[in-house]
Amino acid sequence: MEKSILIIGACGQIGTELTMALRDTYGNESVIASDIREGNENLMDSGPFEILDATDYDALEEIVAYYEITEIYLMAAMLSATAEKFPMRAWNLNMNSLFNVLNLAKEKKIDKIFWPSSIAVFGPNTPKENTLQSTIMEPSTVYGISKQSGERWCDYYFHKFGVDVRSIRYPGLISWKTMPGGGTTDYAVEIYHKALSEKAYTCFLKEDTELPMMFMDDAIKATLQLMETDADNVKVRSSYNLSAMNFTPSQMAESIQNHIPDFKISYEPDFRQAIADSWPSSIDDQEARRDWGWKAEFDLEKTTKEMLENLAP
Ligand code: AKB
Repeated sequence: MEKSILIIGACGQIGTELTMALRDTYGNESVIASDIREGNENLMDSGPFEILDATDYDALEEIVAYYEITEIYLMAAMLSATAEKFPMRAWNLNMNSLFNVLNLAKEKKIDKIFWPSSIAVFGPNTPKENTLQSTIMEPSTVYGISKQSGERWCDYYFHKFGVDVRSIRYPGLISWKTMPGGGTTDYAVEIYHKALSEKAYTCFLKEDTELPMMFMDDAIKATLQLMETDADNVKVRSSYNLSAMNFTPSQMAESIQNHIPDFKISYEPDFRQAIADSWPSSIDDQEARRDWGWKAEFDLEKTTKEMLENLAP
């Protein structure tokens, strides 16, 4: 049977690039983009687009029936910083949207699901360096609690109902095509925009806050790779650890200064510092490498070059 893919949250930071990559791979008409509001023109013009509230089961079911959807990528979520401001809205969006797609698969209305988790599933008691796939997980943020609960539900639906759900714990993602929104790792994108426009950036995290990060091309590659691999290879049905690079804001500033020598960074940590402090500084991803051949391509230098070249006026 032909694939027919629905992306929910297609206009967000990951959704935009994922939609374009899936359209390149499977054809424009086989990839239906959806979001609660309109987004990027390229994305809306290159194939089918639907307005969809991910928490509305009936509307989702109707789109799935109409396009004979076989796979869903559920990218809609409220991220860590915004979720701290609107805890109940975050919980409702992050959990209800997941239950909607899990239940569609349980009822055999779709075959396969991709759902993103995050390094936010870890918490202040988790060992920070080379954090293992299975370790202490006591998230202290609303977003982290929703992602950790989501992981348990994915694992449960796989074991109890045979739902083919696959997931990655994304680190902070860096891209030039779409801005991130409401995350703690957003500084790692904002900094490039400000470096080019003002040659200065005030960072909301402290200079030595080390966090796991990844360039978007690597994140998209990993997502497609995990979704393409045989179901038997997917040994982790909660969510896979994934790693590419780790750095601090001051290391990032140095890598920008190699290209823009008079770039200046200053630091004014806000409430996001506590969120970042609760997360690991590096991740062990041996399961992803072993099970489906994951390997990152972008380090900080390569990312900086790519970002500055593509964002330059
Ligand atoms: C965030 O900062 O909230 C996200 C994430 C790490 O999941 N980028």
